[in-house]
Order: sequence, then structure tokens, then C-alpha cells
Amino acid sequence: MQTRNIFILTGSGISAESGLSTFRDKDGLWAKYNIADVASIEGYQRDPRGVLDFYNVRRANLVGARPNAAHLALAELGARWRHGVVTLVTQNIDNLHELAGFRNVIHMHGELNKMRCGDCGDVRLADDDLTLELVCCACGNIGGLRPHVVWFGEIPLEMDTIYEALARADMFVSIGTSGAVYPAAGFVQAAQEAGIKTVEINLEPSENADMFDIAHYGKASEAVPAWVGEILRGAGAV
Ligand code: BV8
Repeated sequence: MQTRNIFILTGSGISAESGLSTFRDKDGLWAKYNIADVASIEGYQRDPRGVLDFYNVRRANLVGARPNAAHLALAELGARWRHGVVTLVTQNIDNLHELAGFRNVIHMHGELNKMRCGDCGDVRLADDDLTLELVCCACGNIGGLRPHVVWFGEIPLEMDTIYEALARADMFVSIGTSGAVYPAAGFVQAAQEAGIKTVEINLEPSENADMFDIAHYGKASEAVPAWVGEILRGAGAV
């Protein structure tokens, strides 16, 4: 059956070769920080300044980061695919898919370069460190500005859009994620139950590797361009 609509889910592994830390690798962020302290609403309520600083450091690290060949290959697929829709949902809060040229990225865990007012919900670019002394431009309140990021225990963003795209997909592709965090880790099961082709591209088998029909293991900067080339050639798009 001709593949038409492709649903792609990415995780931190796609940005690893751009110099950004993953989470659960041996040198990942969760080896250095306690998730509950820095990526949960309770941690923020306990120590807001500490959590703001955790994201200020990550935002500063993002300044020099550049997309790698995997990001660029997905942007090429998005630009050249003529048989249907390519939906890109990322768990990542970096902006490397956008810098690579992919349009309409769905950031289900939010975006590091944006801040949200906890008082009025205003979301806008955060071009500097977030502090408790900042004044919200929309409502004028002080101390409510937080990263526009989804913490554990919070509801991911654009879930209706995501499930609608998943329901229309003919192929589900998971790239650079350990499959440890829900609801993203549950997408492959929904794809399987819908009877669509499931593909995993990762450095090593993920926690739900057995749910994929096809797997390509290796570094994203090599495996993703190879897969994109295969898809475009197979569809006669090259
Ligand atoms: C929610 C913040 C309710 C931003 C993050 C069952 C069902 C539903 C929920 C739950 C459930 N069980 C438990 C839960 C609660 C919880 C959860 O999943 N807990 C886990 C620990 C069990 N989930 C939640 O709280 C979520 N909210 O469920 O709300 C709801 C649900 C549905 C609908 C309505 C309401 C909120 C989850 C979001 C939490 N925020 N981060 C930030 O600081 O970045 S999650 C965190 O993990 C990151 O955002 C990251 O995106 C995410 C996933 O990690 P990965 O990207 O996979 O990274 P990891 O290091 O794990 O793996 C990297 C992979 O890359 C590895 O496999 C590695 O081999 C590979 N790799 C490395 N280098 C390369 C490579 N691959 C290729 N090339 C390379 N070079």
C-alpha cells in the first residue's frame, strides 16, 4: 500500500549529535538532576528559582546548537513529500527542527525559548534568563513567569491535534526516544492497533522496541538521512 501520511515522533536522541544532552543515557540530564526537583510542578513550587535556573542554563546551551543531518533530512522529507502529510511531533523543547527548516513542528512538551505567565497564561519568546522579578507584559504581575515547558504531572500540549494526525497516518516513525515517557511512549501502541506500519530509528532498541515492524539502529545523523532517502526513492520522489 502506498504510504501517504507519515507521523514522526522525535526525542532527545535526534539532538544528541548537536551537542544537547539526552535524559536517560548514562551522561544524561537525569543522571545529574532529580526529575522531581527540576521537571515537575511540585519541584517548581518548592524551589521556583532553582527550576528557573535549570532551564536558564539549558536555554543558554541552546544558543550555539545547530541542527544535524537528521534534523535536515526530516526537513527535506517535509518539503519534498508529495503523497500526503508529514506530521512532526517532538518531545524535545529545543528549536533544532525549526532551524533545519521543518515547518509546523508540534512541541508536545513545550519550547525552551518560550515563557508562560502562570497568572494569565500569556506565552511569548523568552530572550533572556527567567527570574522571579520579571513582570508579565500581558497582565503586569510579577513572579509568575515560568518556562513554557510541560512538566511531569502536567498535560502535554496539542494532544487533540496529535491524536487526529495519528489516526490519519499510514506510517508511524519514532526517532531518538527511549519510549519511557507517556503519553508519547503510547503512540506506537495506538499505531499498531490501527494496523499501520511502525518504524523505530534509534541508537539502540527502546523500551517498546518489540512494538515496531521495522528498526534501523545507529546514530540519527546517519540512520535518518538513509531512511529519508529510502522513503523518497521508494515513492519516486528523487
Ligand atoms: C501526563 C520536560 C496526563 C521538558 C518532560 C501512563 C499514561 C499517562 C501518563 C503516565 C503514565 N505513566 C506515568 C505517567 C506520568 C508521566 C510519565 O510518563 N512518567 C514516566 C517517567 C513513567 N507522564 C507525564 O507526567 C506526562 N503528562 O501524562 O499527563 C495526560 C496524559 C495524556 C493526555 C492527557 C493527560 C508529561 C510528560 C512530559 C514530562 N516532561 N520533560 C524538559 O525538561 O525537557 S519528559 C522528558 O522525557 C523530556 O521532555 C523528553 O522529551 C522525554 C522523553 O525522553 P527521550 O526524549 O526519549 O530521551 P531519553 O534520554 O529517555 O532517550 C534518548 C534516546 O535516544 C535513547 O533511546 C538513546 O539510545 C537514543 N540516542 C542517544 N543518542 C542518539 C540516540 N539515538 C540516535 N542517535 C543518537 N546519536
